[in-house]
Amino acid sequence: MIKALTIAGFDPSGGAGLQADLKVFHLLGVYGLSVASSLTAQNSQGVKDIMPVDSLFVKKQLTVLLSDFTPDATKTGMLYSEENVDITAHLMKKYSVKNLVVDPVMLSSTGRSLAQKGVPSAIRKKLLPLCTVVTPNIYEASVLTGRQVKTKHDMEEAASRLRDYGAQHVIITGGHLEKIAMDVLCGSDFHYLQSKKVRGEFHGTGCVFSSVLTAYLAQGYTVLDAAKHAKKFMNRAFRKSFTTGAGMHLFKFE
Ligand code: PXL
Repeated sequence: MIKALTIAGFDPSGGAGLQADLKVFHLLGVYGLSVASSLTAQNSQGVKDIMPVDSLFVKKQLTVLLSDFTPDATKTGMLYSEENVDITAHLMKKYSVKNLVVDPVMLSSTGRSLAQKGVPSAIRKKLLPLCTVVTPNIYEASVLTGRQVKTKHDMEEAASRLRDYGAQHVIITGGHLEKIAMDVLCGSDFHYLQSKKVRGEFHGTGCVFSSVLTAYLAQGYTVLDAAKHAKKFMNRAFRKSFTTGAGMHLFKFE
């Protein structure tokens, strides 16, 4: 059985975090494992409150799980505290996890901070050197590199910089660019994945993109092929979203 692990936040609305990741894994035929690094109180209108899971308990969840299961790929999402980044990185190394995807979650679609102070630099120093792919959007790439990322050229520069920090591959997602949604993938070469820009507020876009990527890596696809599948999955997901009427669009995962 192919297995993928997500270490992320608990989202009661089911659109992002652990819930979204598990639904994607299941849909793509991969057995989903999950470790909660934070809890949120939220609905489609936004995140109302956050409780970090104590890092000792994140450690317990991971050590108990990884002493029994060997995931074919692992992703990290909303780790929320610096301590949770540190312990996650330590255990990723200790258990030599393969195909590590780091989604450096920082802000919700409604603008709420999803990372305490110290998290971006801990991700840069501790997780990037261990990861197969890091998947920042242009805002997260700006925070991680300390430079504004607005253009294709900025994306290329930021991607190279994140590779210098140790990430094997970098995918900067371009959904927040002005005109077209162009993702820049940087491994040993640059690749550009384009699609039409979709207007509107969608909940969990980054989580879904990175969990599709994780599921395909778990199944042995290359990063480039997994990224192409993730882009295609997102295009379909945008078309098949729904709302409760009041808030953001949610994906139906089909
Ligand atoms: O999409 C970012 C994100 C990640 N993880 C959790 C979230 C959100 C956004 O709200 O709630 C748990």
